Amino acid sequence: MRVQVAIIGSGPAGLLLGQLLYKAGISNVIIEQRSKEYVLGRIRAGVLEQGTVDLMDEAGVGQRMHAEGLVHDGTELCFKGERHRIDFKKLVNKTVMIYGQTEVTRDLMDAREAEGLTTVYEAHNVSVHDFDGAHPKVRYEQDGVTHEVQCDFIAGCDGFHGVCRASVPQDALRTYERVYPFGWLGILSDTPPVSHELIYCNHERGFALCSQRSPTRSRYYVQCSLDDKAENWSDEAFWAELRLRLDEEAAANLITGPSIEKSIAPLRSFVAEPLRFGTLFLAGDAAHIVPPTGAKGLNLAASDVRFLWQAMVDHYRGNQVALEHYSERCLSRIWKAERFSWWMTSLMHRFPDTGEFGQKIQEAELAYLVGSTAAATSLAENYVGLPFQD
Ligand code: RFL
Ligand code: PHB
Repeated sequence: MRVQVAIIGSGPAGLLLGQLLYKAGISNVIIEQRSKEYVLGRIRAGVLEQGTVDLMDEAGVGQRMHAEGLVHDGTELCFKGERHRIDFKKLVNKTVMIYGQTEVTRDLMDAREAEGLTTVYEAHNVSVHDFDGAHPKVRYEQDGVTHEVQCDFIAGCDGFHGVCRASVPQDALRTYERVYPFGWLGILSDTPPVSHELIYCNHERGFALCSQRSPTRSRYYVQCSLDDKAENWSDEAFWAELRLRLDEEAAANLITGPSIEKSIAPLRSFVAEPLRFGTLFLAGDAAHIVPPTGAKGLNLAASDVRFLWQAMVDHYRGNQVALEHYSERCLSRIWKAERFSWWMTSLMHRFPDTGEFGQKIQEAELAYLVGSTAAATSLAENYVGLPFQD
């Protein structure tokens, strides 16, 4: 097979890139190691920045998102048993959209299928070759047969554990990492959300988050220790722990029910530099990870895709240097999102080694945030998504 761009991974980064390139007349194939059902079964992000919403529209897949997604004008921070609202609309005149990653993925897969574009699912032993030159190749196995894709470019959209970053010579790559000493235990349930907006709670028992997917489906998280296991938590134990971390009103209003999904995610900050190696480009979680506290992971994947799609379109229109700025453009925005996610994680969680001084500083920072329009505006500006610097 020969295409202009071979995309590795059918997460939101790969699917969005595939759709945008197709719309621009650039041929592509997506090669995914898992099945379609497995990819759709992963419960992940829930908050889309306006820039991500715009990109879904640009890709021609925004219809269901606008019909079913929930626009949120603000969020709430809860500490010392009281909730404080951060009004995004008033502070920065922007909003966010609540629409699950599962739905984003489904809409993109449906559009891809409707256009008859190829996605190879359950491709085994995917490998990338010759990306130091103009004729890179991707190989994979399926049903015992080895296949080869020849292309102009490879887009490494294969997530944190993917093969693309791992195939780059180690001396060409610099990585930066912070692993946090806790995880998030999350549950999904068909119960109405406790509040119409998200609630981020700082509590002495640990962080908690009340999120949602729709008026009838909720997503809740509690900070847990790294050696904890989801199987150790009955639904009842989860609801009881969550209630302890909420303010009185939210605890009283919480409607509980059986969980549909329960899992633990570790928290990590990670950046690999650069994002381009000859004709191989990394995008999304393949290049960077943020802790979920700022809701930035999927949005950052979308912003990489925006830069890569624009650069590839410019390249095929004859701009010889269009792809040269990809890495630096992405990294400038990536590091700002890394900073925000690290900051919000530091602000909202209990760290085992904080000490009394650190605790007092965290309390002062929360009080400053809700008492100062300047501080609240900074949070709002980052949460809704910083502008793209083209
Ligand atoms: P993905 O979604 O991991 O997709 C990568 C795809 O590549 C495939 N793959 C391979 N394919 C072929 N060959 C190989 N060798 C391969 N290796 C891997 C994988 O099977 C997969 O299908 O990466 P992508 O597209 O870059 O998207 C990134 C987002 O998924 C991620 O950043 C977000 O989910 C992070 N995240 C959140 N982001 C937000 O913007 N807002 C949120 O509210 C939010 N909440 C979250 C989150 C992530 C979470 N977890 C579990 C990590 C909440 C959680 C709990
Ligand atoms: C989610 O709904 O899964 C979610 C929302 C906000 C976050 C993280 C996760 O900051």
